[in-house]
Amino acid sequence: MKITQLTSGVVLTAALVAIGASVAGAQETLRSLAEERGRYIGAILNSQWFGGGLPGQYEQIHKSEFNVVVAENEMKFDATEPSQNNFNFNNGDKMVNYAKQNGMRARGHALAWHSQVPGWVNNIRGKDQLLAVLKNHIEKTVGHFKGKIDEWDVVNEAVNDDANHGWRSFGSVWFQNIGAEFLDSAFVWAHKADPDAELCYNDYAIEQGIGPGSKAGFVLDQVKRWVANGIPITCVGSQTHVEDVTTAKEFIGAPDSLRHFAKELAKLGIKLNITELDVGFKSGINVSKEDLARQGQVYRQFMDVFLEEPNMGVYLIWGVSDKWSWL
Ligand code: 9MR
Repeated sequence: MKITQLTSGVVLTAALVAIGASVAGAQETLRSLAEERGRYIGAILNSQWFGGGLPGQYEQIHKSEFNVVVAENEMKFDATEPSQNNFNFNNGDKMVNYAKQNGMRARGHALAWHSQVPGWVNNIRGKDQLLAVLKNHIEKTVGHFKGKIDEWDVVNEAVNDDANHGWRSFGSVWFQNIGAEFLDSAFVWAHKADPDAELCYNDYAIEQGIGPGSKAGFVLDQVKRWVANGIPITCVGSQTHVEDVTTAKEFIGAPDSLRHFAKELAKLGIKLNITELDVGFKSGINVSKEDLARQGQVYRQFMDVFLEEPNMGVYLIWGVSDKWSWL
């Protein structure tokens, strides 16, 4: 399979291509299989691509296998507004042009996030001041890409990792200065700047289920509140980073939990996206054939949920190849 020629190492995408192997034909790609079903399958454009640092084969594979795209780092706050009110959309423009030329859906990642925030933001104090900074950032960024970005991660990773989940109150310049109001406001501003864009809340560990004290349960409660209050949210993103597939605890039951979560969101008229899927191994271990089969199975199980639940939007993996993966 040509995709495995990209690196001599293990290729994440190979596991996904195997999903379609039983019906493999000469021109069949993940993209063609998705399009036959009216679905979106994607991968990030890895950061190295933006500087032109990847072989031509990378782009060739990316555009033949995928029909939805997101930038790994290039549309985050520190990249788009490196100093106050000075915006740099060069890389974002490069991505949306690539999406347009290749008939792809484009995701924007991410507007309000506690991480990858430039130093100048962290130096600002005061609720009104920070609200104004966030409002300006969202208006200018979403406004610039109006009609070109189909779907935004409006708020990313705003929930605590503690056993009793609540909003991330520590380490978030937004929450610490503004309070939970920043979330509702972010959706309202984004919707005003591009009323046609889909707007998501995106987080990790969502696939671990909505049991008592869970992150997904907390997110579900917030989505219910947002919907009841007319906050313009249309989707939730489950990042779905399974960092070590050999650690059973992390993923056993996760596809079923995600399916359950999708059904709960469907009752609210909200979509569920798999936005950053990767299924990895602890670094340094010798990966056996059995490990790879297990990895493929996990990709497959999430794919089944994606194909079978009618309110699933995109299935997006966080890297085309292990060679350029944050893991
Ligand atoms: O893949 C991204 C990596 O290159 C960056 O160093 C890192 C910095 O926070 O962000 C990675 O992407 C993250 C994404 O934006 C949000 N969810 C978790 C992803 C993996 O860490």
